[in-house]
Amino acid sequence: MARITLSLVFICSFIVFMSECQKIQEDRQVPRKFPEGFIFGAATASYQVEGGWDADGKAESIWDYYSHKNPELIADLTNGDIANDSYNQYKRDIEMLRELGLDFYRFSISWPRLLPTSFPDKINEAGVQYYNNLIDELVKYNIQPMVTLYHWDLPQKLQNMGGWTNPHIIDWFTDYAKIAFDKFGDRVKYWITINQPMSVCHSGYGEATKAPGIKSPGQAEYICSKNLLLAHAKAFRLYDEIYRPIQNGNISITIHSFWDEPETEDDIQIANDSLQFMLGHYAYPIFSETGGFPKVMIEKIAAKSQEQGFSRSRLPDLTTEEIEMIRGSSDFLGLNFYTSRIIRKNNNEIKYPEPSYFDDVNAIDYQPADWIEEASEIFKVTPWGFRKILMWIKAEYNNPPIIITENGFSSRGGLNDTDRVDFYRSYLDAMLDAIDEGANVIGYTTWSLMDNFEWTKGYTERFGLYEVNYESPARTRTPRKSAFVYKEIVRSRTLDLKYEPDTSLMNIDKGY
Ligand SMILES: *[C@@H]1O[C@H](CO)[C@@H](O)[C@H](O)[C@H]1NC(C)=O
Ligand SMILES: *[C@@H]1O[C@H](CO)[C@@H](O)[C@H](O)[C@H]1NC(C)=O
Ligand SMILES: *[C@@H]1O[C@H](CO)[C@@H](O)[C@H](O)[C@H]1NC(C)=O
Ligand SMILES: CC(=O)N[C@H]1CO[C@H](CO)[C@@H](O)[C@@H]1O
Repeated sequence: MARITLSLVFICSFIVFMSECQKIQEDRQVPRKFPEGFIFGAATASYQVEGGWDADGKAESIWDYYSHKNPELIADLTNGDIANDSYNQYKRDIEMLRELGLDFYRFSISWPRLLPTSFPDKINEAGVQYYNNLIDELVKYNIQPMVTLYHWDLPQKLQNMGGWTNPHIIDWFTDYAKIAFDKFGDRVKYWITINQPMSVCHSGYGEATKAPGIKSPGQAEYICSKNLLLAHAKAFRLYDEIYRPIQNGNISITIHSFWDEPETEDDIQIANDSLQFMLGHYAYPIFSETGGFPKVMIEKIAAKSQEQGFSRSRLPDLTTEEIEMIRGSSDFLGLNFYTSRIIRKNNNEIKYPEPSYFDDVNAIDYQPADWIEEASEIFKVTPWGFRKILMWIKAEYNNPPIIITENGFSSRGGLNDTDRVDFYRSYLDAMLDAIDEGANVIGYTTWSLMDNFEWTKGYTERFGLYEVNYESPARTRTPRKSAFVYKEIVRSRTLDLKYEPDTSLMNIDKGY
């Protein structure tokens, strides 16, 4: 509770009018209702939970290849070979969703499990069966499947052909999406094409901090951005024209962003620019009225490229047709939000030796030492940034419907996760503030349903409402305190900061 009070003081320090601050503090005393029709879910991703990496005809993904070839790139030298074994344990996964009383489950399909050749010439029936079993079990219990088509496990075969830097991926991805719509679209009403494009392109093809580990800062990463936006848009158009009339679902993309808080009034412009390079990079082409990359990206990258002696901008052009295909290719905005940064101008404090995304943005970002820490180095607890980014999106993109497709807290494990409970309460509170101020948030998803393979951090960073015991062959899942708190929020459709779950029921001290 101490932390909540602290963060309240913090929120208030950001608010100019004292009366507004008093109102907020009064609001905290009474339970707050979520809007009518608001939906709650939890999320996972195929490579992070499924395991069965080579089971029943599945082909190799870039994460299989990356973690096998370079085990030292993963913090604890682990991989997703077995992970949570959800390939075998999906019924237990759905039991947890039922225990929590959730409206939907966001999971992803593994492209190389469905299409071992990467292409539709050979459909893996065991893969179809697995996802059918999972979807049928969800539908049986009235839990909506929300399916991400691409959560980073590209077939390695396609990577050998250039992956997201090869423009043919626009068709490859659309062909794969078509099979998924054909096979599962009768029961799936929420589709997400691609998860966190910035992680795919910037981390995968720029900084080389995620598979496929291509280091081409300021170059391959922008080629990836263009191809990815077009792949998303083409899959959206296919769904919109052919499948929506018969299947009646919604389809979108999930974009993640930090909130960029200007250090001083003089930094408002650079903080906005920084947000345009991160959120706007993928959101502006889809959600703005004009479409295309944000003006500030086009201008800054063109100017730098010219200075650097390139014959054209490192940010590829989009034709008028391409801009039009991407613009409006979404039914809602999927937002993953975790943390915030302070931004200020880079007055030649940092000099970049070569072209890069960071040089193009040309801002300095940091997180003050007194922000509450998590296990993940880059994540600090900043609920106030959640409200601010939602209000920024409302202003910038004419108030689109938003589903929070990920939000969560990383720890090192343990069932008595009071810090995670504080996190969820304060972020949901901030989200409700944004809704009160008119942001059109229609759903919320926790990351994650259970601990899972956290990419290059292996199993060292735990995000789960349920703790997974990786020592046990059955990968036993046990609810943490946060699971009980989230369950009550979902049951009552109310955020009550004073709610305490019955600890005897939880059996925390007995380790369940
Ligand atoms: C989702 O699709 C249904 C059916 O087409 C529609 O009624 C609903 O408004 C859609 N929701 C969003 C957020 O697009
Ligand atoms: C920053 O972006 C917001 C949202 O689009 C806008 O209202 C504001 O005017 C922008 N500020 C600057 C300095 O560009
Ligand atoms: C859980 O943690 C809180 C705060 O750290 C502590 O006050 C409480 O006693 C703990 N509960 C159990 C059952 O260990
Ligand atoms: C309980 C159970 O099904 N455990 C399985 C977990 O996954 C490994 C490998 O995928 C199997 O060997 C176990 O039997």
